[in-house]
Formats: sequence, structure tokens, C-alpha cells
Amino acid sequence: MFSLHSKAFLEANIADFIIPSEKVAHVQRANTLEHALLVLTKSGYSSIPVLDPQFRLQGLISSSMITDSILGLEQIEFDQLDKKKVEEVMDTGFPTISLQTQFKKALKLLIDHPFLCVVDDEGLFEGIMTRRVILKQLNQNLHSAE
Ligand code: 4BW
Ligand code: 4BW
Repeated sequence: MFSLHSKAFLEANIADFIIPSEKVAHVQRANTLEHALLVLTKSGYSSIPVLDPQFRLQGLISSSMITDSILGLEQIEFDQLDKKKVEEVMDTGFPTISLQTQFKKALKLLIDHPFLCVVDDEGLFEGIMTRRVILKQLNQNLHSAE
């Protein structure tokens, strides 16, 4: 099947496909949910990384996690937005990759995750690898194979 099977693609370097940390919208674990909702809304992304002050990856937060956490029995409790912290709500059970991860493995993980966080040995956040970047590359390979 065209160049998806090519060694060059399957053994590509993760570094060539990452969006660097400075371009990734993120929040801090101690931020309020109100702040996180503002960043999510203004950035336009539905889910973004949570970091600590040393730039280590801590979790992921999404608009739906925030809404879910302030759902009362009868109404949405908006007053909770400036009381609760990101660390109380964030997701911590997700896979991460490093610059040494095999490209094939990252591709497999991207089936179930819209993006993967890239961290170094000490957990420092280096950036993300998104489905869009991979599909764009795959599309280019497809066209150059034609
Ligand atoms: O602001 C945007 N610019 C562009 N060029 N495309 C966007 C933007 N917002 C959304 N999109 C598109 C992308 O194709 O919609 C897809 C789904 O967005 P999402 O998940 O639900 O917010 C985008 O697909 P993607 O680029 O493969 O990104 C997958 C997911 O990775 C996004 C978001 O959760 C995260 N992400 C991507 N770039 C990010 C980011 N998070 C923080 N900062 C970034 N720069
Ligand atoms: O409940 C979920 N189960 C699983 N297995 N994966 C989920 C679930 N919710 C989200 N995801 C993952 C998927 O990888 O996050 C991606 C982004 O979700 P989204 O956009 O921002 O809600 C999911 O990527 P996808 O499966 O390629 O789906 C892309 C978008 O298509 C979703 C949503 O807008 C829409 N969609 C997918 N399945 C849907 C659906 N909308 C309504 N009903 C469905 N069954």
C-alpha cells in the first residue's frame, strides 16, 4: 500500500512532527477552572495540557471535564468555577511519548487520542504530536506516491 509502508514514514523521527511547547496552549495545575475555561474558549481547543510551574506535564483538561465538574443536581453551578482548581478535575490517565518513541507506536496511540504529549526523561513538557500533522504528512506521501 503506497508509501505508508515505506521505511522512511514508519521509522520517521518524532521530532519532525511535534508542535513545540511554546506554541501549545496550556494551563497550570493551580489555576482556577474559570481561568482554564477562558484559555480553552479563547484558544479554540477542546482539550489542552496542564503543567506545573517547572513546565512538567501533569494532566489534560477539557471544556467538558470542567462543565461536568460543576454540574449540580438541578443546574450548572457557575459559582464553582472560581473555587475549584484545575488539579481537582484534570485527567491524569493518558499515554505520553518521548522523542525516542517509535513513530509506529505513536501512530497507533493517535487512533484513540486526538493528540499525544511529548515529555523528556524528567517529565518536562516538550510539545504535542497531533492527528492533523500526521494526516497532513500522510496526505503528502500519498500524493508524492501517485
Ligand atoms: O486554532 C486552530 N487552528 C487550526 N489550524 N486548527 C484547529 C484549531 N482549533 C481546532 N483545529 C482543528 C484541528 O484540525 O480541529 C481539530 C480538533 O481540535 P481539538 O483537538 O478538538 O481542539 C484540530 O486537530 P489537531 O490539529 O489534530 O489537534 C488535535 C487536538 O490537539 C486538538 C487539541 O486538543 C490539541 N491541540 C492541537 N494544537 C494545539 C492543541 N492544544 C493546545 N495548543 C495547541 N496549539
Ligand atoms: O466517548 C468516547 N469514546 C472514545 N473511544 N473516544 C472518544 C470519546 N470521546 C472522545 N473521544 C476521542 C476520539 O478519539 O476524542 C476525539 C475527539 O472527540 P470530539 O470530536 O472532540 O468529541 C475523538 O476523535 P474521533 O473519534 O475521530 O471523533 C471526532 C469527532 O467526531 C468528535 C465528535 O465531534 C464526533 N463524533 C465521533 N463519534 C461521535 C461523534 N459525535 C457524536 N456521536 C458519536 N458517536
